[in-house]
Amino acid sequence: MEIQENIVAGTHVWIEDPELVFIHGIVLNIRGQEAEIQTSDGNMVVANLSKIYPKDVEAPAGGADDMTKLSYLHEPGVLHNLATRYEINEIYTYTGNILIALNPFQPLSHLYDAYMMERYKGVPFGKLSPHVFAIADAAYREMINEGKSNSILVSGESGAGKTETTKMIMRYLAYLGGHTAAEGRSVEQQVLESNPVLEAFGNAKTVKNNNSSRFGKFVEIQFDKRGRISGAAIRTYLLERSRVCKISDPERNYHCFYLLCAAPPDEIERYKLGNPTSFYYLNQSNCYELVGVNDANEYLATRRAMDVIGISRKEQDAIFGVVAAILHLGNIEFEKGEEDSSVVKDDESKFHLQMTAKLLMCDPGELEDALCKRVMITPEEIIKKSLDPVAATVSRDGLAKTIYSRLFDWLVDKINVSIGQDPHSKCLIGVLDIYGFESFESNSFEQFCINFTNEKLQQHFNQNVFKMEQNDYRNEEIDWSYVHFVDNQDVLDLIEKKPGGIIALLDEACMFPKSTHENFSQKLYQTFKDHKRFIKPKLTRSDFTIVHYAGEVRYQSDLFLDKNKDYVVAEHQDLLSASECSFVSGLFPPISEETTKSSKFSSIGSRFKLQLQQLMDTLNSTEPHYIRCVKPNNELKPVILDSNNVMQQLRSGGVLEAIRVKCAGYPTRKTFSEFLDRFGILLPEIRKQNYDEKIACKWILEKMDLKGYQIGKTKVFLKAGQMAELDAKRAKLLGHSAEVIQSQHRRRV
Ligand code: AOV
Ligand code: MG
Repeated sequence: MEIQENIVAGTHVWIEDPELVFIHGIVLNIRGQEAEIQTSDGNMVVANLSKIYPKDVEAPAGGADDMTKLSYLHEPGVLHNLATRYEINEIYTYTGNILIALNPFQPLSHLYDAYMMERYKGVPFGKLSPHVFAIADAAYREMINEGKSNSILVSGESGAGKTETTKMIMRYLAYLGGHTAAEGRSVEQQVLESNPVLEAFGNAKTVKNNNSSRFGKFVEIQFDKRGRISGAAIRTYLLERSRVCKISDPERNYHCFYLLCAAPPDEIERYKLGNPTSFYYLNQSNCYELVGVNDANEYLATRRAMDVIGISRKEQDAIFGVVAAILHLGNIEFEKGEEDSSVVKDDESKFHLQMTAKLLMCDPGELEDALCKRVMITPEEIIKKSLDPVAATVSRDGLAKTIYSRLFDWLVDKINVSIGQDPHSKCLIGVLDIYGFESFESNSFEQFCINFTNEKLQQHFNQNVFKMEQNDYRNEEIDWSYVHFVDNQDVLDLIEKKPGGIIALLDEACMFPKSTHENFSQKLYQTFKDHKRFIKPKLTRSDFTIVHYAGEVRYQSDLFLDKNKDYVVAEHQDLLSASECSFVSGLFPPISEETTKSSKFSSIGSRFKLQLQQLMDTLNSTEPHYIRCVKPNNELKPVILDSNNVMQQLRSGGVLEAIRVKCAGYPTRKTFSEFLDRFGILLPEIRKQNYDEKIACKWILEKMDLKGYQIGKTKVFLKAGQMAELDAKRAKLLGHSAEVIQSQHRRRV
């Protein structure tokens, strides 16, 4: 790197350090490629010139609000800038138009109050300190001015702050596009209140995050011609089902179970609930409470949010009845009956069986049969085969998972119906909040799908920020030094290529009744022997490792086959579709003979892949805005910034490359005719004659005395801020000041 050439004795530098990542020092002298340095902790070190980076001693004390303003664009500079700002609670920093958001892990309410929303409204991007409101405002203005749909993509690892950020965006958009009280419409309230409801049923405490989203979410907010919210659609992705029956210490099950156990006494009595410690689905972990969360209050808040959304009290009772039923269901234990059969174990289990049946409004005897027996249809006869206690327990857990996921889907549908869609809306803003990249000690099919999603998003980011930017510059033949970035197409091929990718091989394995996870893994080992992104770990017969963009993750394949198969046991389906509770039977609409035959095997992985592809198609038709959330430490505590951790996130998320691209780049580009349409007025003489468009653009830019812009083959490329400068001059000529246009725009909004 050429900046190293400027390092001489006396230069302030950053040196790589195993603990701090980078440490500050002063060069004492240089011999060949080696520099002798005194570090700020008083040590003397000798380092190779390639490992040291000049430090900007004139950098502003409070850091730079946009990385592209840094004098030296290297890793230590970027890291130091973020750390400096984090120290003074400046959690937001721009990288051109990408927002980097550091999780403060403490409430910063002044950042998000009504005054702040008012401040950011209609103010050109970049004029005020970096903020999530500024991104939302830019998306909104772009939508209004250009008549184009926009999207805001929030990414980052688990616990980085995506969901909180998304909620702020939605609040701000509701503020911009809201209706007056007199209009009596509450679409925006409904949109906002969908969050607590979805979180109660779809979020849980994990080791990474006390309020971890266990589903992906894309909220599409629709606007009418006047820029007011006229509808919304919420799409969700793959809820983690296994959590309903299986949790490990110190995690929790879905919040709703604990909320319900903290309900007012009459409801506890009605549902025969009690301490969460008495339920198997909750007591597999020793964690019951969340610091700073009062489950009793949350229960009431969830009910109130359901009121706003339009879920009737009767429906709410039915919903919580189903939640209670699942808790009782989990407490039904089995023991060996005659031969290979199983029976409900003891009086306590019988009580829970009765309660489950009562709450689901089905016959207890039929419930017991559905759990302990399977009907086999042979050409000759129909036989009832008994399940042993282990199989009956699997059957019980399967039923719990199915009911819960149907309940979740019902909630999403209900929210969508209540809020309503605006079929005439041409403009939308989509906000994406997907579960963050995950790597635990043990990783299963859920992590595989979650990380696959993150790979997809990463590719979208790469394509937009790097590929498109670079292609555009190259096509236009303007000055441009190529920036390298890590392309992840190869990981995506490994996962989703058809035929031959992991999902395709998994589906194949699922279709053969004799497959085991071991021969599935063997197949993977053979197929991907030489794949750069695939590793067979030593001493394993079934684990496999994928080298993801954000790091290596080792997956345990034992449950992959089971978890990929989407089916509802026919006995469970029959039992619940016959429920006397219309809510419960509604969750299990009768299925036609045709579908039962054709859907012998339905692959969750393939369906998920398709959903993701549709999501990408939607995103590709919008103007994207990116927010990269960063998790400053793994302790989830304020103030602490763990440099190693943060650096890893910046590297893997492509933030550094994006900075280089943006910095060298030209954020505004207009075709010659677009440019002339807008700014031709600045040079009236050219309108009178037939000049070449390119030459005309050049003249205008020269006359306006701008520097650093580029003129390509078909487009004008402007540096950040130059568009605003030209707009101001144009407005002046038109007899308005920029402020007038601004305020007109606001009124229109
Ligand atoms: P995630 O959505 O990125 O993780 P969250 O948005 O749930 O992460 O954030 C985790 C926690 O960090 C929250 O519960 C808050 O306590 C805190 N937090 C995040 N952002 C802010 C903020 N702007 N101000 C104050 N506190 C904040 V996951 O869903 O696990 O991938 O699946
Ligand atoms: Mg989340």
